[in-house]
Amino acid sequence: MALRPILRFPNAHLRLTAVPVTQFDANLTILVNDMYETMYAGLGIGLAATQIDVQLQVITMDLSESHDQPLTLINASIVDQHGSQICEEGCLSLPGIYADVPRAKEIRVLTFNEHGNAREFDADGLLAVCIQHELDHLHGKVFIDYLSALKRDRLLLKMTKHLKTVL
Ligand code: K1U
Ligand code: ZN
Repeated sequence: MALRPILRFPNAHLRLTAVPVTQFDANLTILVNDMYETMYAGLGIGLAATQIDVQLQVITMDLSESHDQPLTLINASIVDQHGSQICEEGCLSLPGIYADVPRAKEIRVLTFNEHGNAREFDADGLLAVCIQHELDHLHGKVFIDYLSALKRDRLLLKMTKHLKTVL
């Protein structure tokens, strides 16, 4: 396994659209393993391949504190959704800033696993929020796109200050 560098906003590659996975092979397994290592090392609960500059529809997630409930989504899509919720989100590509973002409350997800087997499942709460956040990354979108220009600019200034203190 290898740690991969995470692209930081406003890197233009964060705006690229990921394409579906067609080869469920050893290279995909290496990518998924590297994504878990990178996500856990960054203390994230999710990671989209776009964030490590790979334009494939691959998402890793683990909402457990013990890091023992990995969830890999390949070529995932939302096939049904209900309601709305507002949740505070963060992003490994925008360190040190958080904002409330409106999302669907309940979603039904169609996805493939690493072996190419399809399955559908329902998600709500933080899991639903995280899946929508990661799917946005695969479509070149980041959570601050949902904010007003004023709020976005304030947060980006805060991110710049945060990075000066940690780098
Ligand atoms: O996509 C990413 O950059 C990962 C992101 C996922 C996410 C977190 C919170 C709401 C929506 C999506 C993160 O994991 S950032 C780290 C973080 O803010 C967090 C970590 C653990 C629990 C809750 C938030
Ligand atoms: Zn993110």
